[in-house]
Amino acid sequence: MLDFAFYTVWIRAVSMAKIIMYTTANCPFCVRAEALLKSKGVTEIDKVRVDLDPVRRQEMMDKTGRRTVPQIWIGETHVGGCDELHALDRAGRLAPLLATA
Ligand SMILES: N[C@@H](CCC(=O)N[C@@H](CS)C(=O)NCC(=O)O)C(=O)O
Repeated sequence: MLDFAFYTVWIRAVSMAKIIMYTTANCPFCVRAEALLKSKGVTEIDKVRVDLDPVRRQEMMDKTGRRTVPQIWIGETHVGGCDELHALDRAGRLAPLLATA
């Protein structure tokens, strides 16, 4: 039988939107963004290391028109960078976006 606490964590993890973060190795804004997401219960972030892969960096710039990291997608929504992620949270819109319908 599944332990209730484990089950609760599992349900929350599987019901969250997929998150993609374009990132680099030494990026304080990326660390800050990841910390916020984790504080909201996010357990999995698909990280794309643009410092290791110029093709993916170009892909990021083509998709966003931006060159800074992080660039964050929650599901199909391009949130933007770290500051925008925090602004979304302050507006009370991050948790609903993280939860899938
Ligand atoms: N306001 C942006 C700042 C992001 C930023 O400056 N990231 C740095 C790395 S920590 C960067 O990409 N610098 C490269 C550049 O400015 O071209 C955010 O909140 O994400």
